Amino acid sequence: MSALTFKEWSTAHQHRFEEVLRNLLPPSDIAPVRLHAAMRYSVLDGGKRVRPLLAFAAGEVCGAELKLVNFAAAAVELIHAYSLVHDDMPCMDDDVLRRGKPTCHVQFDEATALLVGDALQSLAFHLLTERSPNQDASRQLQMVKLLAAASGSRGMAGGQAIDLDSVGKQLSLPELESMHIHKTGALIRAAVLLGAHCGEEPGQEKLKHLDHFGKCVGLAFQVVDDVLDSEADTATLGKTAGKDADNDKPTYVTLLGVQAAKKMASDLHGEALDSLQEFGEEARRLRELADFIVLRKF
Ligand code: GRG
Repeated sequence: MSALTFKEWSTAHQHRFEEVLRNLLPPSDIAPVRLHAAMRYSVLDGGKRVRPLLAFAAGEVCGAELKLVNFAAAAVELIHAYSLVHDDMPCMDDDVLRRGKPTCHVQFDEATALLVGDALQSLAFHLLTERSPNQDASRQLQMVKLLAAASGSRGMAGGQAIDLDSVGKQLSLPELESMHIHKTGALIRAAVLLGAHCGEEPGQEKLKHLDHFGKCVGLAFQVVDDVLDSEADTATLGKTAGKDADNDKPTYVTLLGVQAAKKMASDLHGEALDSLQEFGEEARRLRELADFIVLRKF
């Protein structure tokens, strides 16, 4: 059993993974230098790295080699970073602050920000194919399909489309849930499954439990994000607080009220932990990540 506390474990992975990303991203002195500099600016030195941590933790459950999980974790984080860069652009959320620094289009320009997103997305799939996070070709193909589905029109991009369309509208709870399961949840769920796929064949039953865990923490992540957006300040979040209300966007807080939204996050937390009941100590980090996702303050 690892003697590390969750804080020690996550900090060690965050630092180690920063180096992994630093080495995987194109150097900023190689042409096109402005694009490469903007890609590095958008990915490095920031973010909680929740999705990579979920991949590492799921990899632990499935006995995966860390160096293989690195590639899957990087692929997910690059997709996430691209989504943030595009989401912040004037045509979408039009935000100026991300991860405590000016957003990519503010620091560089809009066209560069658009290309950063495009290039990060391509790099993510390049990593999954070139770096072989699984030696078994059919499982590797499965991973590519998984990430494509999670980030495409039936996953994150689709959720974002619903989100943009929902401004000023009254959504029902199932509609809001569907929007967030796609926009935020799909990639978080994929992070868990990709981590698991880097290890031994987990078997259908194990995968089912891990998938349900990913679904619950993915939705819980968004409910908590809504609560933080309404309660925390900009300095703590490193992004503009109160944006959802300002943009007249439906959220769990506007629909349910803050107390009921917190109760929902707590119920999802419980359901996520229940889905790990079959696992022992090897799922410790996944349990701790579920705690972190629900109890976080930023
Ligand atoms: C542009 C295709 C496209 C999709 C954008 C994820 C997303 C979809 C938009 C981000 C908007 C947003 C703030 C959503 C709330 C949940 C969320 C994804 C927050 C940011 O993720 P964190 O907290 O960020 O993991 P860090 O910076 O820690 O990586």
